[in-house]
Amino acid sequence: MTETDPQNLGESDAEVSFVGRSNAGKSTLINMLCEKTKMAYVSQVPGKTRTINVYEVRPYRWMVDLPGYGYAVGSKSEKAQLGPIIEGYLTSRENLRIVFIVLDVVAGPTKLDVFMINWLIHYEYPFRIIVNKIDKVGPTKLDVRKREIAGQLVIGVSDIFWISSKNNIGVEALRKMIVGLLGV
Ligand SMILES: Nc1nc2c(ncn2[C@@H]2O[C@H](COP(=O)(O)OP(=O)(O)OP(=O)(O)O)[C@@H](O)[C@H]2O)c(=O)[nH]1
Ligand SMILES: [Mg+2]
Repeated sequence: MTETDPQNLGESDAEVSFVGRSNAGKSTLINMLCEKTKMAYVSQVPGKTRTINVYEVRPYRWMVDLPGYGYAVGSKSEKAQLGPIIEGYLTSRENLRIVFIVLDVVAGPTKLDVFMINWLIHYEYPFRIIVNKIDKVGPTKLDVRKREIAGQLVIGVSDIFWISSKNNIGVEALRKMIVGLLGV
């Protein structure tokens, strides 16, 4: 199911959603979680997910792939829509269990990520941080990078999911959490 207007989404019984900078790997991660390739649209070109894509794991139990923020791609009207789609979605979902913010391990938290985190804290949404693409940092440097990012976010290293959706690292712990939240 795909939608550009959050108001047209039906009701779920439970849903989890993924936000983050464009190109952070949200769609790739959802693919991995779904264990079905090409279910979520993935591309080399950032800014590819421009609609709300719903993956129905079980009837009325959803994983929701949102457009990325931080990249201005496409026409003016498309650019203007990226913010309202995310905000319109987040403010209208009754059974939203958690928001996952997906970061790129190399880029780290951007201004928009921090804005999003503060927004979620302000409106008291449950959320967790996922740092994706850890395959891009060498094993000897990864611990240092983990502490850097956790330090920037003022949270513990163990509060973060450290994942490579490409190499299927760390995905299982996340899957377990989602299974619990969705009750599937
Ligand atoms: N090295 C590496 N590349 C990854 C990983 N996950 C995703 N990518 C690549 O990153 C690029 C963007 O992935 P997407 O899943 O489309 O990113 P997105 O966050 O959905 O992007 P938008 O739809 O624009 O918001 C693709 O080329 C992916 O193959 C990962 O864990 N490691
Ligand atoms: Mg995407």
